[in-house]
Amino acid sequence: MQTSENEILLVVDIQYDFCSGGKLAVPDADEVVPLINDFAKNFKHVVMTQDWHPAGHSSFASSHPGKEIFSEIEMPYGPQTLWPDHCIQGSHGSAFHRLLDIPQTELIVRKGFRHEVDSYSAFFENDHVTPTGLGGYLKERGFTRIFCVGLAFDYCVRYSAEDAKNLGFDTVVIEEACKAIDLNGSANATRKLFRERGIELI
Ligand code: VGL
Ligand code: ZN
Repeated sequence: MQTSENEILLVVDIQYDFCSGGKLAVPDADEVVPLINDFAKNFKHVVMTQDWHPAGHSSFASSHPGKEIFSEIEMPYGPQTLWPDHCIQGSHGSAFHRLLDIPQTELIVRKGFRHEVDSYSAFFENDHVTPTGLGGYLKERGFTRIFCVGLAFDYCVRYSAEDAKNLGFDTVVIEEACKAIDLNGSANATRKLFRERGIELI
């Protein structure tokens, strides 16, 4: 496969805290790193996201005394799952996996850096209105088709793909190059949502 000038690969959150031994380890996450490296060789254009939270971020259960990890609370922008502390700016856990090797990457988008709102999607914060700027960047550069890979299939990949599609990009998710957290059936719910929204899953 050789991709065209208007296609781009979006590599989501391949960071130590989502890999084995990390604070929010996604099962088997490390397995996708070599797959993504190989897949990326087909792409002239690649962008990555990096989950990037300040200490004490509002998405951390530890910021809400008495609340359990993986429970849900109501935030001003809607329901929010509470996570273990993870991807704290500048920590080892926030760094990209050392085996991730995609030197042609053109842009790294950091997200989740506002204390009071989480950001799963590469395009919008969890309030669904504050943009990260990536949509404008990709449109200005003339990209029309986005391939999504990375972590986690049912959170950051899911919301990124959904927003990409809503912004008018042809959107493809390569499931083999993703791994899911799978809380309360979220992996299957993601597959169903992709079918309903016309997001291609291969
Ligand atoms: C993610 C939960 C919290 C992800 C990031 O990358 O899917 N999930 N922060
Ligand atoms: Zn996060």
